[in-house]
Amino acid sequence: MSKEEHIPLENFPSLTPAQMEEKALEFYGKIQNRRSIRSFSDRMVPRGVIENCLLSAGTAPNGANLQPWHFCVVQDPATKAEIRKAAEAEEYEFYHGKAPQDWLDALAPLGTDESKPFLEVASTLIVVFAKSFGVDQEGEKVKHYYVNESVGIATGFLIAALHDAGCATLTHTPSPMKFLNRILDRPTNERAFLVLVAGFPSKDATVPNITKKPLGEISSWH
Ligand code: IYR
Repeated sequence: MSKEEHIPLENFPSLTPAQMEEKALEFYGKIQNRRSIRSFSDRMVPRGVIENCLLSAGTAPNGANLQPWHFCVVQDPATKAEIRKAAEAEEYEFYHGKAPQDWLDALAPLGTDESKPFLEVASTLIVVFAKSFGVDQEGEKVKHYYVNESVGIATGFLIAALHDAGCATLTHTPSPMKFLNRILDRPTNERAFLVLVAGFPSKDATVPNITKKPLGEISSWH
């Protein structure tokens, strides 16, 4: 394969240390307000908002720039209902026998259970698929690298972009997620990574009273 052409770096911001610190604090001020919610209204997220946020997700650093992801945007009520039904069947198994007690104990403060009405009520589900490998024009397999890391970073970008655009999100991970390939007609080289519920909180939405670990606990300097 030929070496990629290199071009001059453009648009790298030039900020003073003080400006940088202020910007960093400003971003923290915004992102700390993001909360996972489980009670959504049916208010629609406009297509343009989703598309612009997906453009941000697509800029994520990733293994060998092979961009091993695909995002299915689901707004069709019948498809959302189908996803809810299949997810709730699996969640029922999870909460009634499959999940070990320590996992259920860890989840208790969040108040989650097998009921997932948000999968139908929220206007938009973005199902993030990870492409375990690619397929080239001749139908040959193309190896992908650091797929989980790449897709995780892209999903983080997507969540941050949606939050910045004024959209509430919830990451949802029914397990196993094979049913999403069937419902969304995705090929076997793709596996669902997570379901991102995107929308707006219902009027009566509440959030668990939880806190984040302090800086001294999540970081150290060497
Ligand atoms: N997938 C289940 C269980 C669940 C697991 C974790 I880890 C969470 O942080 C939240 C939920 C569910 O969605 O209820």
